[in-house]
Amino acid sequence: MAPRTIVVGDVHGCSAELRTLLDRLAFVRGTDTLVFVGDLVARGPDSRGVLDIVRETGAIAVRGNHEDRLLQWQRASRAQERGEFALVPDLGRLHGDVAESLGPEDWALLATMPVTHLLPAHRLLVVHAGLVPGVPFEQQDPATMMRIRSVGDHGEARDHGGATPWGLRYVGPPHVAFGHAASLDAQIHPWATGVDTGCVYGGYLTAMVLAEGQEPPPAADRQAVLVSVPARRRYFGGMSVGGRAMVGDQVRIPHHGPGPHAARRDARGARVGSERPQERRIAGRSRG
Ligand SMILES: [Mn+2]
Repeated sequence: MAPRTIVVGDVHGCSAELRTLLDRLAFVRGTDTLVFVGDLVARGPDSRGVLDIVRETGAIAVRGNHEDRLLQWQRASRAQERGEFALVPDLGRLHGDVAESLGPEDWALLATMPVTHLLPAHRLLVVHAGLVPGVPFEQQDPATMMRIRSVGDHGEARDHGGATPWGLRYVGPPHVAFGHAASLDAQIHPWATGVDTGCVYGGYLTAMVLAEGQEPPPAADRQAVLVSVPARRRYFGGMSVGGRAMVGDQVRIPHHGPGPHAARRDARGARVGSERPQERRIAGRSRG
């Protein structure tokens, strides 16, 4: 089989869905290049299992805000243990449980995760959250690249509250594959593709699959390079029935089974039925 590059959205501990996705794609280690957009851990059932898969597959994973938070905590904790002054951030129960579950090899893996990964053959940059439109790459702030969702009226980066998704304003090259902002449908912009389809919230786990040397196709054809598998269940938070907004623990809406749009995909995961308008793909207040 010809080598492919597979870019996977936010996994958040959903190891079963990740294995299903890799099976469906017939991923071949050593032939295919596997890249994750980050947020491998937390919120879902099996953070360690996901890190095991990253090691097994020889994948590259960029750093998400959840990995960054764990690493900041670890750095401060170690400094404090050495007797240095350090403010150790409160991890909370969610991340505290993850931190306790991780072994030395897991922490070592997190520490290797870069903020961005460039795939020159595809003219594609992989980053967890995104870029500030109009700012040269060398001047992008790593913390922002792991957290931006939108831009405000003056083009400033916003996590929550901005009206315009950053990807609408961004002009490449390179094309950017990103996660962080979950919505039921992949976010398709001219020069950016959001592949966090909210698996941990009961949505989908989505990958962009590119042939050797292939650049992401124009927006109208982008769906053809996206493959999704439905979540087995909702593991965390909830999302609105219409799929417009996806939230973490802010709003709880009764929701059962795989995502509400599961029936719209056929057995191979291909989309069935008509597309919804672009605006509806964009999450409102969402969490990454
Ligand atoms: Mn995130």
